[in-house]
Amino acid sequence: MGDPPTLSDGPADRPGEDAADRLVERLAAVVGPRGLVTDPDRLAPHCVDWRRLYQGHPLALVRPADVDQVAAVVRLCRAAGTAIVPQGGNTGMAGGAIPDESGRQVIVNLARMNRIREIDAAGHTMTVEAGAILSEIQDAADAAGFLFPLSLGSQGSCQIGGNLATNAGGNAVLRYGNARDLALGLEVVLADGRIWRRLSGLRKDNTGYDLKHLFIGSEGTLGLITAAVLKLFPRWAQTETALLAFDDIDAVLRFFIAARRRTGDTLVAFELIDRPCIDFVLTHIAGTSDPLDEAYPWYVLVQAASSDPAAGLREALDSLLADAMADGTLVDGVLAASEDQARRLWFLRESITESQRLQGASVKHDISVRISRIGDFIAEATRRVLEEEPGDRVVVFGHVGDGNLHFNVCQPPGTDPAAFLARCPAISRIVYETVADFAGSISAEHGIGRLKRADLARHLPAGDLELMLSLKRALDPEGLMNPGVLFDDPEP
Ligand code: FAD
Ligand code: 2HG
Ligand code: ZN
Repeated sequence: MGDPPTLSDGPADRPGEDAADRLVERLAAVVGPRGLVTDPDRLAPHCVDWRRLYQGHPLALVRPADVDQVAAVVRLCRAAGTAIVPQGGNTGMAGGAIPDESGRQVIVNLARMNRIREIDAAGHTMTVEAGAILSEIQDAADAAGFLFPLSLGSQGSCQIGGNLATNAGGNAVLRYGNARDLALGLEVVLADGRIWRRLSGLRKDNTGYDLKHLFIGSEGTLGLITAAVLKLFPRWAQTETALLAFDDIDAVLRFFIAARRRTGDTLVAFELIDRPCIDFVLTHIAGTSDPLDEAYPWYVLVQAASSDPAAGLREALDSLLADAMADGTLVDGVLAASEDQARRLWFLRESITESQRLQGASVKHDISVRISRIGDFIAEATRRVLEEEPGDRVVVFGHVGDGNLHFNVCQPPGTDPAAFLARCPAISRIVYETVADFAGSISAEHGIGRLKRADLARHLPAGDLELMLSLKRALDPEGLMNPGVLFDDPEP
């Protein structure tokens, strides 16, 4: 199965024809009329990010149909000294897929490269092209009798290439790990147009540096991911979902310990939601209703699942919840009685981001700290943020089972969004300084993009930035792969 590793040359340059003004014409010759977009109306959705924080102006959008076309595009851009901005589903939260305003950068989007190349049943792997939409990959795995467990609110539009480039997390990291843990191999077009291919699907391979990990999480700054071998798992035979209410974070963590002990490896998701999140969703998202009769400060959405039809998950959860109620850890909750009810509970969780967008301006943080320190972190970061501006609204949710919180701050009701947005860097600074005091990470999920470059430089341990820049210079000496992402200074 799979292809042998290669480091092959892409199509040759044609010396003398590398002037920037001829680039579009030459790109069109490579990708054909379906593959090149310069029309402003068709370009528009590719020029602004999901959060509408960044607006760019590209020379063109290129949509190659196969890896050789990608390699040819990269070589043409390189010959013209033109920067490339890889773009997947454009659902990223850090502005990394948006070009600058120069009108000179080329967006490369792999939406046409969306094939499932192979499913290997014995190997429990699937080989996919990078432009495949995450939910389509999940569906293809399911149709073949397997589970591909990466699961995010944006799964209907994000691409697996974007998931790998950002090392996406989501709702099942607790059990299955993040995108990095789910990848066995990659195919990448390097900054000079060569194709690096490791799609053997081997589960064990200790032949030197594991190079795929350089590209996973590199946010398009080292190369274009064009295909991947992904791990598959046994499909679930039973799933249980519950929304539980708690008075404080200490109780949430006590319950987390008990839940892991008593449900073993079946615990898939453990998602924290504070009451303001529920209020925002109920206010802005049609078809939602309060899941419990009373309001509580904290909720946790728990999911347990097993491929064993006789696993007895319902009984295990019933007795876990009864004991937690009896000892006062848990104050209320609902264990979904049907698939439909479980779907509605997940819909509530997955609507938080959209409801916050509809609520007004907000500043997002996807931080992580040790799970045991989450309560102290929330208390201290909230105190520091509100000390600066008591009217701000702190909204906390996220993947507490991974120590990863979305510690978001929303504009005070009835105030000017622009004035709030002007304060965002100062708010983030307070949050990130608190993260540093708790020895945490300023970005556990969404990546650095253009948004957090200065924060990365401020918070990376001494020497890390220099090591990263050495890798960047080695793999992209001309600085043409997504300049302005990760690093403040894109020049080598
Ligand atoms: P894009 O946004 O297009 O690009 C993201 C970055 O990857 C950019 O730097 C881009 O240059 C680079 N890139 C894209 N494709 C390639 C490629 N083929 N090769 C090299 N570089 C590439 N994220 C989480 O981690 N967990 C969540 O739970 C989560 N939930 C979300 C919920 C909502 C409603 C939304 C809108 C977003 C959410 N996200 C989440 C953020 C986002 O969906 C993820 O970061 C996702 O992995 C981005 O994929 P994309 O295809 O949209 O990438
Ligand atoms: C989630 O967990 C996403 O839903 C988005 O990572 C987080 O909106 C956010 O801040
Ligand atoms: Zn998240």
